[in-house]
Amino acid sequence: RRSVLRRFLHGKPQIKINGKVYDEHPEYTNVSSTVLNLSDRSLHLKPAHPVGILRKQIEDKLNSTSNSFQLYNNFRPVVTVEENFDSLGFPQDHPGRSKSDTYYVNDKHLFRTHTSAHEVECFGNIQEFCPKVTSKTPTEKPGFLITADVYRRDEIDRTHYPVFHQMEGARVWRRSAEKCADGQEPLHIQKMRHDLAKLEKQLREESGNLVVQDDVSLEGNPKQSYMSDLEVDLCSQHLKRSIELLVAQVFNKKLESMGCKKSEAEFQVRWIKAYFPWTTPSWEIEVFWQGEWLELCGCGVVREQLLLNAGYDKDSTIGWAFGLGLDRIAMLLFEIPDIRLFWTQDERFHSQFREGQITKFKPYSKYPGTTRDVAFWLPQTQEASTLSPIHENDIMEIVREEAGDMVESVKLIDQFTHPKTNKKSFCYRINYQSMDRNLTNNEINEIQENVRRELVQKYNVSLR
Ligand code: FA5
Ligand code: MG
Repeated sequence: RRSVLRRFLHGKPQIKINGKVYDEHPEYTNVSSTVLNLSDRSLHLKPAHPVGILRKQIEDKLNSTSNSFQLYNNFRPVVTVEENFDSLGFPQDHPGRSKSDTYYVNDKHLFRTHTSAHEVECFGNIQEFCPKVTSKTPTEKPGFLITADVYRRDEIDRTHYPVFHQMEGARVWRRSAEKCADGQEPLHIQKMRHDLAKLEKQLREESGNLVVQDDVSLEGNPKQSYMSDLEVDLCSQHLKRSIELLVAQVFNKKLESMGCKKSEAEFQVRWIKAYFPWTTPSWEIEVFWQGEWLELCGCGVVREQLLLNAGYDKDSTIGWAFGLGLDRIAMLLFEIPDIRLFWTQDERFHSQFREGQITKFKPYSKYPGTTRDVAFWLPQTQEASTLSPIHENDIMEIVREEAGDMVESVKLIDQFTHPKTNKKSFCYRINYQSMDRNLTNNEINEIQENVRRELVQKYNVSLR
Protein backbone atom coordinates (compact mmCIF):
# COMPACT_ATOMS: atom_id res chain seq x y z
CA ARG A 1 0.00 0.00 0.00
CA ARG A 2 2.76 2.42 0.90
CA SER A 3 4.21 2.56 -2.59
CA VAL A 4 0.94 3.70 -4.14
CA LEU A 5 1.17 7.14 -2.63
CA ARG A 6 4.91 7.65 -2.46
CA ARG A 7 6.96 8.44 -5.49
CA PHE A 8 10.41 9.62 -6.42
CA LEU A 9 11.31 12.59 -8.57
CA HIS A 10 14.98 13.04 -9.53
CA GLY A 11 15.76 10.65 -6.71
CA LYS A 12 13.88 12.75 -4.14
CA PRO A 13 11.10 10.98 -2.23
CA GLN A 14 7.82 12.87 -2.45
CA ILE A 15 4.25 12.42 -1.25
CA LYS A 16 1.17 13.40 -3.16
CA ILE A 17 -1.75 14.46 -0.98
CA ASN A 18 -5.06 15.58 -2.44
CA GLY A 19 -3.34 16.48 -5.69
CA LYS A 20 -0.46 18.42 -4.14
CA VAL A 21 3.13 17.15 -4.12
CA TYR A 22 5.35 17.55 -1.04
CA ASP A 23 9.03 16.69 -0.59
CA GLU A 24 9.59 14.15 2.16
CA HIS A 25 11.94 15.05 4.99
CA PRO A 26 14.34 12.36 6.29
CA GLU A 27 13.61 13.11 9.94
CA TYR A 28 10.14 14.60 9.96
CA THR A 29 8.04 12.60 7.52
CA ASN A 30 6.02 10.12 9.56
CA VAL A 31 2.63 10.19 7.86
CA SER A 32 1.28 6.72 7.17
CA SER A 33 -0.68 5.46 4.19
CA THR A 34 -3.63 4.75 6.51
CA VAL A 35 -3.85 8.44 7.26
CA LEU A 36 -3.24 9.47 3.65
CA ASN A 37 -6.13 7.25 2.57
CA LEU A 38 -8.47 8.80 5.12
CA SER A 39 -7.62 12.36 4.20
CA ASP A 40 -10.09 12.81 1.34
CA ARG A 41 -13.20 11.32 2.91
CA SER A 42 -14.84 14.55 4.24
CA LEU A 43 -17.36 12.74 6.45
CA HIS A 44 -18.49 16.07 7.89
CA LEU A 45 -19.84 17.09 4.48
CA LYS A 46 -22.00 14.00 4.03
CA PRO A 47 -25.56 15.15 4.85
CA ALA A 48 -26.71 11.73 6.08
CA HIS A 49 -23.58 10.78 8.04
CA PRO A 50 -23.78 11.17 11.86
CA VAL A 51 -20.86 13.63 11.84
CA GLY A 52 -22.45 15.60 8.96
CA ILE A 53 -25.88 15.63 10.62
CA LEU A 54 -24.41 16.91 13.88
CA ARG A 55 -22.32 19.60 12.13
CA LYS A 56 -25.38 20.96 10.29
CA GLN A 57 -27.48 20.97 13.42
CA ILE A 58 -24.93 22.97 15.40
CA GLU A 59 -24.33 25.44 12.56
CA ASP A 60 -28.07 26.08 12.22
CA LYS A 61 -28.52 26.54 15.94
CA LEU A 62 -25.61 28.96 16.37
CA ASN A 63 -26.72 31.01 13.39
CA SER A 64 -30.35 31.05 14.57
CA THR A 65 -29.71 33.82 17.12
CA SER A 66 -28.26 36.45 14.79
CA ASN A 67 -26.73 34.75 11.76
CA SER A 68 -23.26 36.05 12.63
CA PHE A 69 -21.16 33.04 11.68
CA GLN A 70 -19.50 32.57 8.31
CA LEU A 71 -19.23 28.83 7.55
CA TYR A 72 -16.00 27.17 6.38
CA ASN A 73 -16.17 23.46 5.66
CA ASN A 74 -13.66 22.87 2.89
CA PHE A 75 -10.22 23.52 4.34
CA ARG A 76 -7.68 20.90 3.24
CA PRO A 77 -6.04 18.87 6.02
CA VAL A 78 -2.39 19.69 5.33
CA VAL A 79 -1.34 23.00 6.87
CA THR A 80 1.98 24.61 7.77
CA VAL A 81 3.72 24.25 11.12
CA GLU A 82 3.29 28.02 11.31
CA GLU A 83 -0.50 27.78 10.98
CA ASN A 84 -0.95 24.85 13.35
CA PHE A 85 1.46 25.92 16.10
CA ASP A 86 3.52 29.12 15.65
CA SER A 87 0.67 31.52 14.80
CA LEU A 88 -1.14 30.36 17.94
CA GLY A 89 1.81 30.96 20.25
CA PHE A 90 2.71 27.32 20.98
CA PRO A 91 6.12 27.26 22.66
CA GLN A 92 8.88 25.43 20.74
CA ASP A 93 9.00 22.63 23.32
CA HIS A 94 5.22 22.02 23.50
CA PRO A 95 4.57 18.24 23.49
CA GLY A 96 1.89 18.61 20.80
CA ARG A 97 4.66 19.43 18.33
CA SER A 98 6.45 16.10 18.79
CA LYS A 99 6.63 13.50 16.06
CA SER A 100 5.13 10.91 18.38
CA ASP A 101 1.90 12.95 18.57
CA THR A 102 1.63 14.60 15.16
CA TYR A 103 1.65 13.41 11.55
CA TYR A 104 4.29 15.40 9.69
CA VAL A 105 4.42 15.56 5.90
CA ASN A 106 7.85 17.20 6.12
CA ASP A 107 9.56 19.76 8.36
CA LYS A 108 7.21 22.57 7.26
CA HIS A 109 3.90 20.79 6.67
CA LEU A 110 1.72 18.58 8.82
CA PHE A 111 -1.78 17.18 9.09
CA ARG A 112 -3.59 19.75 11.26
CA THR A 113 -4.02 18.58 14.84
CA HIS A 114 -6.91 20.98 15.44
CA THR A 115 -9.16 23.38 13.56
CA SER A 116 -7.49 26.29 15.38
CA ALA A 117 -4.89 26.06 12.58
CA HIS A 118 -7.30 28.15 10.47
CA GLU A 119 -8.11 30.82 13.06
CA VAL A 120 -5.66 33.46 11.85
CA GLU A 121 -6.82 33.12 8.26
CA CYS A 122 -10.51 33.30 9.19
CA PHE A 123 -10.07 36.23 11.57
CA GLY A 124 -8.25 37.93 8.71
CA ASN A 125 -11.31 37.50 6.48
CA ILE A 126 -13.50 39.65 8.71
CA GLN A 127 -13.38 42.78 6.61
CA GLU A 128 -14.62 45.35 9.06
CA PHE A 129 -11.80 44.44 11.44
CA CYS A 130 -8.78 44.63 9.19
CA PRO A 131 -9.67 46.98 6.36
CA LYS A 132 -6.02 47.32 5.31
CA VAL A 133 -5.58 43.62 4.76
CA THR A 134 -7.04 42.46 1.48
CA SER A 135 -8.39 38.97 1.96
CA LYS A 136 -9.33 36.92 -1.10
CA THR A 137 -12.49 35.80 0.68
CA PRO A 138 -13.71 38.71 2.79
CA THR A 139 -16.84 38.39 4.90
CA GLU A 140 -19.15 40.86 6.61
CA LYS A 141 -19.95 38.47 9.44
CA PRO A 142 -18.29 39.07 12.82
CA GLY A 143 -17.84 35.35 13.50
CA PHE A 144 -17.08 32.02 11.90
CA LEU A 145 -17.51 28.27 12.25
CA ILE A 146 -14.90 25.93 10.75
CA THR A 147 -15.56 22.19 10.60
CA ALA A 148 -12.83 19.80 9.52
CA ASP A 149 -11.10 16.49 10.01
CA VAL A 150 -8.12 16.67 12.42
CA TYR A 151 -5.27 14.19 12.88
CA ARG A 152 -3.42 12.93 15.93
CA ARG A 153 -1.15 9.94 16.53
CA ASP A 154 -2.81 8.21 19.43
CA GLU A 155 -3.73 4.96 21.12
CA ILE A 156 -6.12 2.44 19.56
CA ASP A 157 -9.45 1.65 21.19
CA ARG A 158 -13.22 2.17 20.77
CA THR A 159 -13.08 5.94 21.23
CA HIS A 160 -9.72 6.73 19.61
CA TYR A 161 -9.03 6.98 15.91
CA PRO A 162 -6.18 8.82 14.17
CA VAL A 163 -8.71 11.11 12.50
CA PHE A 164 -11.58 12.87 14.22
CA HIS A 165 -13.58 16.05 13.67
CA GLN A 166 -13.65 19.44 15.28
CA MET A 167 -15.72 22.54 14.90
CA GLU A 168 -13.98 25.84 15.58
CA GLY A 169 -16.14 28.81 16.47
CA ALA A 170 -15.22 32.46 16.96
CA ARG A 171 -16.83 35.86 17.40
CA VAL A 172 -15.41 39.39 17.61
CA TRP A 173 -16.54 42.89 18.60
CA ARG A 174 -14.85 46.11 17.54
CA ARG A 175 -14.12 48.42 20.44
CA SER A 176 -15.35 51.99 20.14
CA ALA A 177 -13.24 54.59 21.89
CA GLU A 178 -15.74 57.39 21.76
CA LYS A 179 -17.45 58.42 24.93
CA CYS A 180 -21.20 58.64 24.72
CA ALA A 181 -23.18 61.57 25.97
CA ASP A 182 -24.99 61.58 29.30
CA GLY A 183 -23.36 58.63 30.98
CA GLN A 184 -24.21 56.19 28.23
CA GLU A 185 -21.84 53.27 27.84
CA PRO A 186 -19.56 53.03 24.78
CA LEU A 187 -21.27 51.64 21.70
CA HIS A 188 -19.48 48.29 21.70
CA ILE A 189 -20.48 47.66 25.31
CA GLN A 190 -24.08 48.38 24.38
CA LYS A 191 -23.75 46.02 21.43
CA MET A 192 -22.23 43.24 23.54
CA ARG A 193 -24.96 43.62 26.16
CA HIS A 194 -27.57 43.48 23.41
CA ASP A 195 -26.04 40.34 21.82
CA LEU A 196 -25.77 38.66 25.21
CA ALA A 197 -29.36 39.49 26.18
CA LYS A 198 -30.65 37.99 22.96
CA LEU A 199 -28.67 34.82 23.55
CA GLU A 200 -29.81 34.54 27.17
CA LYS A 201 -33.43 34.94 26.13
CA GLN A 202 -33.10 32.13 23.61
CA LEU A 203 -31.34 29.96 26.17
CA ARG A 204 -34.13 30.53 28.72
CA GLU A 205 -36.80 29.68 26.21
CA GLU A 206 -35.16 26.62 24.76
CA SER A 207 -33.03 25.10 27.49
CA GLY A 208 -34.66 25.71 30.84
CA ASN A 209 -33.64 22.23 31.95
CA LEU A 210 -29.92 22.86 31.63
CA VAL A 211 -28.12 23.02 34.98
CA VAL A 212 -24.85 24.94 34.76
CA GLN A 213 -21.98 24.86 37.23
CA ASP A 214 -20.04 27.93 36.15
CA ASP A 215 -16.51 28.96 37.08
CA VAL A 216 -16.36 32.75 36.93
CA SER A 217 -13.25 33.25 39.05
CA LEU A 218 -10.24 34.57 37.14
CA GLU A 219 -7.78 33.30 39.72
CA GLY A 220 -5.01 31.52 37.84
CA ASN A 221 -6.90 32.26 34.62
CA PRO A 222 -6.01 35.88 33.99
CA LYS A 223 -7.62 38.45 31.75
CA GLN A 224 -5.53 40.49 29.31
CA SER A 225 -4.54 43.95 30.43
CA TYR A 226 -5.92 45.79 27.38
CA MET A 227 -9.47 44.77 28.30
CA SER A 228 -11.63 46.13 31.07
CA ASP A 229 -13.23 43.79 33.61
CA LEU A 230 -16.60 44.52 32.06
CA GLU A 231 -15.40 43.66 28.55
CA VAL A 232 -13.93 40.34 29.68
CA ASP A 233 -17.08 39.54 31.60
CA LEU A 234 -19.41 40.25 28.66
CA CYS A 235 -17.19 38.38 26.20
CA SER A 236 -16.83 35.34 28.48
CA GLN A 237 -20.54 35.21 29.15
CA HIS A 238 -21.34 35.42 25.46
CA LEU A 239 -18.88 32.61 24.80
CA LYS A 240 -20.26 30.37 27.53
CA ARG A 241 -23.92 31.00 26.71
CA SER A 242 -23.26 30.29 23.01
CA ILE A 243 -21.72 26.92 23.82
CA GLU A 244 -24.44 26.13 26.35
CA LEU A 245 -27.05 26.86 23.67
CA LEU A 246 -25.53 24.39 21.24
CA VAL A 247 -24.92 21.74 23.89
CA ALA A 248 -28.46 22.06 25.22
CA GLN A 249 -30.01 21.77 21.80
CA VAL A 250 -28.02 18.66 20.92
CA PHE A 251 -28.66 16.88 24.22
CA ASN A 252 -32.31 17.90 24.42
CA LYS A 253 -32.91 16.36 21.02
CA LYS A 254 -31.36 13.19 22.34
CA LEU A 255 -33.45 13.23 25.51
CA GLU A 256 -36.59 13.76 23.43
CA SER A 257 -35.73 10.87 21.16
CA MET A 258 -35.29 8.72 24.27
CA GLY A 259 -38.87 9.56 25.26
CA CYS A 260 -38.09 12.14 27.97
CA LYS A 261 -40.22 15.26 28.18
CA LYS A 262 -38.26 18.50 28.18
CA SER A 263 -39.81 19.67 31.42
CA GLU A 264 -38.78 16.52 33.26
CA ALA A 265 -35.29 15.82 32.08
CA GLU A 266 -32.56 17.96 33.59
CA PHE A 267 -28.99 17.69 32.56
CA GLN A 268 -25.79 19.15 33.89
CA VAL A 269 -22.76 20.86 32.43
CA ARG A 270 -19.76 22.39 34.19
CA TRP A 271 -17.11 24.95 33.27
CA ILE A 272 -13.55 24.23 34.29
CA LYS A 273 -10.57 26.52 33.88
CA ALA A 274 -8.11 25.46 31.23
CA TYR A 275 -5.01 26.63 29.44
CA PHE A 276 -4.45 27.26 25.72
CA PRO A 277 -1.53 29.33 24.41
CA TRP A 278 -3.75 31.67 22.35
CA THR A 279 -6.65 32.35 24.75
CA THR A 280 -6.94 33.79 28.25
CA PRO A 281 -8.99 33.32 30.30
CA SER A 282 -9.71 29.77 29.04
CA TRP A 283 -12.14 27.00 29.95
CA GLU A 284 -13.33 23.53 29.07
CA ILE A 285 -16.95 22.46 29.25
CA GLU A 286 -18.00 19.00 30.38
CA VAL A 287 -21.43 17.39 30.27
CA PHE A 288 -22.66 14.80 32.77
CA TRP A 289 -24.04 11.95 30.71
CA GLN A 290 -24.88 8.44 31.86
CA GLY A 291 -22.84 8.72 35.00
CA GLU A 292 -19.72 10.27 33.52
CA TRP A 293 -18.28 13.72 32.87
CA LEU A 294 -17.46 14.03 29.20
CA GLU A 295 -15.18 16.78 27.87
CA LEU A 296 -16.77 18.48 24.88
CA CYS A 297 -14.88 21.62 24.08
CA GLY A 298 -11.98 23.95 24.87
CA CYS A 299 -12.41 27.71 24.58
CA GLY A 300 -11.45 31.16 25.76
CA VAL A 301 -11.06 34.87 25.20
CA VAL A 302 -8.71 35.30 22.24
CA ARG A 303 -5.28 36.71 23.00
CA GLU A 304 -4.58 39.96 21.27
CA GLN A 305 -1.37 38.63 19.68
CA LEU A 306 -3.46 36.27 17.54
CA LEU A 307 -5.61 39.14 16.31
CA LEU A 308 -2.50 41.19 15.56
CA ASN A 309 -1.16 38.19 13.60
CA ALA A 310 -4.36 38.31 11.57
CA GLY A 311 -3.81 42.00 10.73
CA TYR A 312 -5.96 43.73 13.34
CA ASP A 313 -5.00 47.06 14.91
CA LYS A 314 -3.76 47.15 18.48
CA ASP A 315 -6.45 47.46 21.15
CA SER A 316 -9.14 47.45 18.48
CA THR A 317 -10.95 44.19 19.13
CA ILE A 318 -12.39 41.75 21.68
CA GLY A 319 -13.21 38.18 20.76
CA TRP A 320 -13.72 34.59 21.81
CA ALA A 321 -13.00 31.18 20.22
CA PHE A 322 -13.90 27.57 20.91
CA GLY A 323 -12.94 24.13 19.55
CA LEU A 324 -15.58 21.43 19.85
CA GLY A 325 -14.98 17.69 19.32
CA LEU A 326 -17.76 16.22 17.17
CA ASP A 327 -17.08 12.47 17.12
CA ARG A 328 -17.67 11.63 20.75
CA ILE A 329 -20.89 13.64 20.78
CA ALA A 330 -22.03 11.89 17.61
CA MET A 331 -21.19 8.48 19.12
CA LEU A 332 -23.31 9.24 22.14
CA LEU A 333 -26.23 10.76 20.22
CA PHE A 334 -26.49 8.03 17.63
CA GLU A 335 -25.45 5.32 20.12
CA ILE A 336 -22.54 4.20 18.00
CA PRO A 337 -20.41 1.76 19.96
CA ASP A 338 -17.13 2.01 18.05
CA ILE A 339 -15.55 5.07 16.42
CA ARG A 340 -14.36 2.96 13.46
CA LEU A 341 -17.97 2.67 12.28
CA PHE A 342 -17.88 6.30 11.11
CA TRP A 343 -15.31 5.25 8.52
CA THR A 344 -16.95 2.05 7.26
CA GLN A 345 -18.17 1.88 3.67
CA ASP A 346 -20.83 -0.67 4.67
CA GLU A 347 -24.33 0.23 3.46
CA ARG A 348 -25.82 -1.40 6.53
CA PHE A 349 -24.32 1.51 8.46
CA HIS A 350 -25.06 4.37 6.07
CA SER A 351 -28.61 3.34 5.17
CA GLN A 352 -29.63 3.88 8.81
CA PHE A 353 -29.19 7.67 8.89
CA ARG A 354 -31.25 10.52 7.45
CA GLU A 355 -30.41 14.16 6.95
CA GLY A 356 -31.55 16.23 9.95
CA GLN A 357 -32.45 13.26 12.15
CA ILE A 358 -30.89 11.82 15.26
CA THR A 359 -31.69 8.13 15.35
CA LYS A 360 -30.35 5.23 17.35
CA PHE A 361 -27.90 3.01 15.51
CA LYS A 362 -28.99 -0.62 15.29
CA PRO A 363 -25.96 -2.90 15.28
CA TYR A 364 -26.26 -5.19 12.27
CA SER A 365 -24.28 -7.95 13.87
CA LYS A 366 -21.31 -8.32 16.10
CA TYR A 367 -18.63 -10.25 14.31
CA PRO A 368 -16.45 -12.36 16.55
CA GLY A 369 -13.04 -10.99 17.34
CA THR A 370 -9.77 -12.66 18.08
CA THR A 371 -6.68 -11.61 20.02
CA ARG A 372 -2.98 -12.06 19.40
CA ASP A 373 -0.13 -11.04 21.69
CA VAL A 374 3.22 -9.76 20.56
CA ALA A 375 6.12 -9.74 23.02
CA PHE A 376 9.62 -8.42 22.44
CA TRP A 377 12.89 -7.34 24.02
CA LEU A 378 14.09 -3.85 23.31
CA PRO A 379 17.49 -3.81 21.60
CA GLN A 380 20.41 -3.52 24.00
CA THR A 381 21.52 -0.10 22.75
CA GLN A 382 18.20 1.45 23.71
CA GLU A 383 18.23 0.19 27.25
CA ALA A 384 21.11 2.42 28.24
CA SER A 385 19.14 5.58 27.58
CA THR A 386 16.15 6.35 29.78
CA LEU A 387 14.11 7.58 26.82
CA SER A 388 13.22 4.73 24.50
CA PRO A 389 13.09 5.75 20.85
CA ILE A 390 10.02 3.57 20.49
CA HIS A 391 7.02 5.56 21.56
CA GLU A 392 3.82 3.64 22.25
CA ASN A 393 2.19 5.57 19.39
CA ASP A 394 4.81 4.05 17.05
CA ILE A 395 3.57 0.56 17.94
CA MET A 396 -0.02 1.72 17.36
CA GLU A 397 0.99 3.08 13.99
CA ILE A 398 2.52 -0.19 12.85
CA VAL A 399 -0.62 -2.10 13.81
CA ARG A 400 -2.86 0.43 12.06
CA GLU A 401 -0.70 0.30 8.98
CA GLU A 402 -0.90 -3.50 8.78
CA ALA A 403 -4.42 -4.15 10.08
CA GLY A 404 -6.34 -1.04 9.01
CA ASP A 405 -9.81 -1.02 10.56
CA MET A 406 -9.57 -4.69 11.48
CA VAL A 407 -7.86 -3.66 14.71
CA GLU A 408 -10.22 -2.87 17.56
CA SER A 409 -7.70 -2.13 20.30
CA VAL A 410 -4.05 -2.45 21.28
CA LYS A 411 -3.04 -2.59 24.93
CA LEU A 412 0.19 -3.01 26.85
CA ILE A 413 -0.48 -6.04 29.06
CA ASP A 414 2.96 -6.81 30.45
CA GLN A 415 6.27 -5.06 30.91
CA PHE A 416 9.33 -6.08 32.89
CA THR A 417 13.07 -5.69 33.20
CA HIS A 418 15.21 -8.81 33.41
CA PRO A 419 16.90 -8.73 36.84
CA LYS A 420 20.26 -10.02 35.59
CA THR A 421 20.64 -8.66 32.05
CA ASN A 422 18.60 -5.48 32.60
CA LYS A 423 16.90 -6.14 29.28
CA LYS A 424 13.40 -4.67 28.89
CA SER A 425 10.48 -6.71 27.66
CA PHE A 426 7.06 -5.53 26.48
CA CYS A 427 3.94 -7.48 25.60
CA TYR A 428 1.06 -5.93 23.67
CA ARG A 429 -2.34 -7.53 23.19
CA ILE A 430 -3.96 -6.83 19.84
CA ASN A 431 -7.71 -7.28 19.49
CA TYR A 432 -8.69 -7.98 15.91
CA GLN A 433 -12.31 -7.52 14.92
CA SER A 434 -13.98 -6.20 11.80
CA MET A 435 -17.14 -4.09 11.84
CA ASP A 436 -18.14 -5.43 8.45
CA ARG A 437 -17.38 -9.14 8.20
CA ASN A 438 -15.91 -12.31 9.65
CA LEU A 439 -12.14 -12.52 9.71
CA THR A 440 -10.35 -15.77 8.94
CA ASN A 441 -7.56 -17.12 11.07
CA ASN A 442 -5.29 -17.13 8.07
CA GLU A 443 -5.65 -13.45 7.38
CA ILE A 444 -5.15 -12.54 11.03
CA ASN A 445 -2.05 -14.70 11.20
CA GLU A 446 -0.69 -12.96 8.15
CA ILE A 447 -1.36 -9.50 9.60
CA GLN A 448 0.18 -10.53 12.89
CA GLU A 449 3.27 -11.79 11.08
CA ASN A 450 3.55 -8.45 9.27
CA VAL A 451 3.28 -6.54 12.53
CA ARG A 452 6.05 -8.68 14.03
CA ARG A 453 8.26 -8.22 10.97
CA GLU A 454 7.77 -4.44 10.94
CA LEU A 455 8.65 -4.19 14.64
CA VAL A 456 11.93 -5.93 13.95
CA GLN A 457 12.70 -3.98 10.79
CA LYS A 458 11.83 -0.54 12.14
CA TYR A 459 12.94 -0.84 15.76
CA ASN A 460 15.32 -3.77 15.85
CA VAL A 461 13.49 -5.53 18.68
CA SER A 462 13.98 -9.23 19.48
CA LEU A 463 10.71 -11.08 19.33
CA ARG A 464 9.93 -13.46 22.17
C1 FA5 B 1 -8.02 21.84 21.08
O1 FA5 B 1 -7.87 21.12 20.13
C2 FA5 B 1 -8.09 23.36 20.95
N1 FA5 B 1 -7.81 23.70 19.56
C3 FA5 B 1 -9.48 23.84 21.36
C4 FA5 B 1 -9.60 25.34 21.42
C5 FA5 B 1 -10.06 26.07 20.34
C6 FA5 B 1 -9.25 26.03 22.59
C7 FA5 B 1 -10.18 27.45 20.40
C8 FA5 B 1 -9.34 27.41 22.66
C9 FA5 B 1 -9.81 28.11 21.56
P1 FA5 B 1 -8.28 19.84 22.72
O2 FA5 B 1 -7.06 19.12 22.31
O3 FA5 B 1 -8.65 19.78 24.17
O4 FA5 B 1 -8.18 21.38 22.36
O5 FA5 B 1 -9.48 19.29 21.87
C10 FA5 B 1 -10.74 19.95 21.82
C11 FA5 B 1 -11.86 18.92 21.84
O6 FA5 B 1 -11.66 17.95 20.80
C12 FA5 B 1 -11.91 18.11 23.13
O7 FA5 B 1 -12.64 18.76 24.11
C13 FA5 B 1 -12.58 16.83 22.66
O8 FA5 B 1 -13.99 17.01 22.59
C14 FA5 B 1 -12.08 16.67 21.25
N2 FA5 B 1 -10.96 15.71 21.20
C15 FA5 B 1 -9.66 15.91 21.57
N3 FA5 B 1 -8.92 14.80 21.37
C16 FA5 B 1 -9.76 13.86 20.85
C17 FA5 B 1 -9.62 12.51 20.39
N4 FA5 B 1 -8.43 11.88 20.43
N5 FA5 B 1 -10.71 11.87 19.92
C18 FA5 B 1 -11.90 12.49 19.86
N6 FA5 B 1 -12.11 13.76 20.26
C19 FA5 B 1 -11.06 14.44 20.75
MG1 MG C 1 -8.63 18.99 26.08
